[in-house]
Amino acid sequence: MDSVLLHTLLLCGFGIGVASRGPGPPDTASGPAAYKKCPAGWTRYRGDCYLYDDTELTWIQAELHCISNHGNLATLQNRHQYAFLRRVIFKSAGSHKRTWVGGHDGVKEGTWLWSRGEKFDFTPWGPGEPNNFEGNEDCMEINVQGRDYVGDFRCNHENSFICVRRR
Ligand SMILES: [Ca+2]
Ligand SMILES: [Ca+2]
Repeated sequence: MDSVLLHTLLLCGFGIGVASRGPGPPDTASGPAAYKKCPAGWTRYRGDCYLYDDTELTWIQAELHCISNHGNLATLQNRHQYAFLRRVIFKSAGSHKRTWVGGHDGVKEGTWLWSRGEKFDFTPWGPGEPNNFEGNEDCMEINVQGRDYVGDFRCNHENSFICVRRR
């Protein structure tokens, strides 16, 4: 009986192990080798993997959560990638929910950086943004008021967030 139980446990463990390495939602690109797949639950886009998290955290809590998953808060790279991020959020949240991404000007007011360290050269800011309202907005969010609108906001506000990591 003991050996049967042990065998069952091993099978269960094996099953979990396989599931954690299995494919996530359908990829947006085609023909990847198995080792190029994103982790389960992450969605692939041009060599990177993205994960939307509906949990509402402050910007730094969100960034630390992404880091614990071997990533950072997502960058905005170009129109197509930005539209892709909004689709991932809409698909998961069921709405264009306000979401933290990795832009911040907390080091030097007005100098925006990505927490991931990429060059900061694409930002589809909404009209009048970033406005550093009341001198206290250093973190970047998208889907402001559910719209196609990028703004700066108070970093201690709690938003859902989206992470990026390499495959
Ligand atoms: Ca600011
Ligand atoms: Ca603002």
